[in-house]
Amino acid sequence: MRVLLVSANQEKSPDPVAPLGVCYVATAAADAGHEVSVLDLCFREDVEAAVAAAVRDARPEVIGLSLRNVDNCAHPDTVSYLPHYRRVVAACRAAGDAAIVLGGSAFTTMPAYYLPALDVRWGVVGEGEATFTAMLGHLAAGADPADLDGVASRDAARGAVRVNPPAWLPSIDGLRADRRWMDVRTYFARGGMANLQTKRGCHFKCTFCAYPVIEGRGMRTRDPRRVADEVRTLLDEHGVDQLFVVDSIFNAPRGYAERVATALLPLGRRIRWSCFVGPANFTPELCDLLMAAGCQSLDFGTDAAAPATLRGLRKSFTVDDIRTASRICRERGLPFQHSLVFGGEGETWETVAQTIAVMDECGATAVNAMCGVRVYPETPLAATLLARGEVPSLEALYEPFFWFAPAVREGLAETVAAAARARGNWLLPGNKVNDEEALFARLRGRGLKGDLWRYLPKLRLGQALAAGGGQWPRLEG
Ligand code: B12
Repeated sequence: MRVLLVSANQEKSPDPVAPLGVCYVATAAADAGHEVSVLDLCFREDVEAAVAAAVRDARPEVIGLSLRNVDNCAHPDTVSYLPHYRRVVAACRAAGDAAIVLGGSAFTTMPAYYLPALDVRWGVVGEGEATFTAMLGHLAAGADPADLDGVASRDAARGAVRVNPPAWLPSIDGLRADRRWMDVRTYFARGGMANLQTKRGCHFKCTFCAYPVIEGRGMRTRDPRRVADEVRTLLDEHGVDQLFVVDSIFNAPRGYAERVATALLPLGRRIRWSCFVGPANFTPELCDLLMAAGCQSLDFGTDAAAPATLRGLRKSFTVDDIRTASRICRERGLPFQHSLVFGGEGETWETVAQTIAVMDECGATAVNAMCGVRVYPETPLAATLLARGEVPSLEALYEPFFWFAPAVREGLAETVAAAARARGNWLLPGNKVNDEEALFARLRGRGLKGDLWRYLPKLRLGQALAAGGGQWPRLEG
C-alpha cells in the first residue's frame, strides 16, 4: 500500500526531538513491501500546505499519524497539544481520503480519548512495527483489522471504542530505525543531538508512571554490538557525535548498561552522549565505564528525596542511593541532573523540605522540578485516586490533570518556585522562575551541543560576572 507517516510533533522545548518512533515504523512498513513516505511537521510553519504537498506527492491510501506528547506535563504553565493534532487531522482530511491511523506515545496513553476527540476510526497502541504492518496487510486485502493485537478501533455510528491489548514484541533486536526518514542534520543543528534506543520496556512500579503502558513491562534489550554499529553509522554517515539514549532507564536491567558501554568503548573519544539513569545500582565502576564510553551527563529519574515520598511513589531506591550516586558523579566531575516531581503520594511540607535539603547536599549540576503529578489513565495511581474518589472521573484525566497530595495542595507551586529562585540551578518547566528557554535557544543557536543544563553553573556565574561588569566564562561546545 502507499503509506504516508506524519510526525505531528512541533514542540521545541527543551529541544526539537527527532521522530525516532516514526523511523522505526516507517522502516518496518517499507521492509514489508509498502511504499512509504514520511512528513515531519516539526519545522514546518504551514501545516496545511505541508500536508497537502506530501499527500499530493505520495498519494497515500493510509496516513499513519504519530502523536508523541499529550501535553507538556508541566503545571501551572500547561500546554495541551490536542488543538494542534485536530489541525493536522483536518489537514489530512482536506488533502485526500486516505484512512487515518493514530499511533505514538500520546495515543497509547489514552486511545479511548483520541479516537473520538479526533474523529478517527483506527489506532495502534504500543509498539508500531508489527501491528501497523499487520494492519496494512489487512487493509490491503480488504479485511477488517479490528481483531489484531494492539489495534484500537472506533465504531463512529455507535460511538464505541475497542482497544486490543498490545502484543509486545518478544525481541527488538531485529528492528531498525532507518535515518533516511528524518532530517538528522537539522535536528543535530537545532536540537543538539541525535537519539538512539538500546532497550524497550520498564519493569519498575512507580505508581504514576506511564512508561510500562507505552513500552510494556518486560525489558527487551538490543545486542550491544548493534547499538555500537548504529552509533558508528550516525557518526560516519551523518557526522553526528552527540546522542541521547531514549531508554526510560539506562542502568537496568542489571549488567546491560555495562555491556553497552563496553561495546561503545572504541568510540568513546569520538562521541558524547547522555541518558536517564536510576540512583540504584549506580557504582563508581559503572560511572567510570560510562565516561570512558563517551557519556557526558546523566539525568537521574529521582522524583523525590524523602523516604516517605519515595515510598508513596513506590520508587525502588533510597535516599542513600541518591546521595551515593550524586557523590560518585561529583567526584568524577560528571555533570548530573536530578529530575523531581513534587506533590506525589505521601508528600507533606516536611518531605518537601527534606527533598530540597538532600538536593542541596547532592550538589547536582541542575535540578529539574515538576509540581503536581500528571495522572495518566492506565496507571496504578489513577486506579487508586479513582477508588478514593479523588479524581472526578477517568475522562477527567484526558485533559492535563495534575494531582497534589492533600497536605501540600495549597502553596506547593509557590514553595518550589521560591526554592528554585533561591538556587539558580533549578529548572521548573511548568513555572518560568529561572526561565532558561530563551537563553538555551540562544546557546543552541551558537552551536552548543548535548544537554544544555550542563552549562547552568557557568551561566549563573556569567550572569553574576556580567552584573558586576566582568567577563563571561567560556562555554565550550
Ligand atoms: C527520551 C524522552 C525525552 C527526551 C528526548 C531526547 C531526544 N533527543 O530524543 C527529552 C528529555 C528531551 C524529552 C522531552 C520531553 N518529553 Co519526553 N520522553 C522521552 C521518552 C522516555 C522516550 C521517547 C522515545 O524516544 N521513545 C522511543 C521511540 C522509538 O518510541 P516511540 O516514539 O514511542 O514510538 C513507538 C510507538 O509509540 C509507536 N509509534 C510512534 N509513532 C507512531 C505512528 C504510528 C502511525 C503508529 C502505528 C505507531 C507509532 O511505534 C514506535 C516504535 O515502536 C518518553 C517516555 C517513553 N517511555 O516513551 C517520554 C515522553 C514521550 N515525554 C513526554 C513529555 C511530556 C516530554 C516533554 C513535553 C517534557 C517537558 N515539559 O519538557 C518534552 C517534549 C520534547 C519535545 N520536543 O517533544 C511524555 C509524553 C506524554 C505526555 N504527557 O504528553 C512521555 C511519554 C513521558 C511521560 N511523561 O510519560 N523526552
